[in-house]
Amino acid sequence: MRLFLGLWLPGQWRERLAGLEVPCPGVKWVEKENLHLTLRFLGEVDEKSLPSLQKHLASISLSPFTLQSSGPGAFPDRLAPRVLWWGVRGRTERDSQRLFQLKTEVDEALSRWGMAPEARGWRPHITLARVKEGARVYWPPQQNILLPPWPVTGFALIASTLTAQGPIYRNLCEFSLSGQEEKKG
Ligand code: 2AM
Repeated sequence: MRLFLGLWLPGQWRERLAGLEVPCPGVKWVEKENLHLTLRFLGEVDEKSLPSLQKHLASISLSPFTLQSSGPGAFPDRLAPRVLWWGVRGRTERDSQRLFQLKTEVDEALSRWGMAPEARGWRPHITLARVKEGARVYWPPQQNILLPPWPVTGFALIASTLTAQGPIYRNLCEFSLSGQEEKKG
């Protein structure tokens, strides 16, 4: 199974960010229901390893925190974008610390489970679109969007099935920040 850990967006974030979509040749926008913030991409994981993976993730214990928008951005840069994204940060300095603490705790739990550390640094973002080389796209958007505070109380283990029409995501389970495995999907 191809897995990743992430945060699903609150409804208003989903609606408003999906509303930025402008049809454009060579630009593939992420489906509204697929919008998420990736905490860690795990790649292929043997289904037999799932119970131990879930046990390690359930040991994470952290206070809930609140996110806010930090505006649009692009990878590798705005002049030749290949990924259009929307950034987030904590509503307060303390919330930002907790967001990065969550990332650290996830990475440490995965290391204890036996996964090699991630090579690249982490910038909290929601991927909105992927851009083919040479495609032209107007970014950042002209319109202002208002995104409400985003309370984060847990994170999700998500399975991704790749299809010709794009990935299909399925929630395997959610972990509350109090260290409880909440539900199985
Ligand atoms: P990103 O778009 O937010 O960068 C599910 O595939 C998610 O995992 C993607 O949204 C992507 O997050 C992230 N990801 C990180 N590394 C990846 C990789 N090597 N292959 C596919 N997805 C990856």
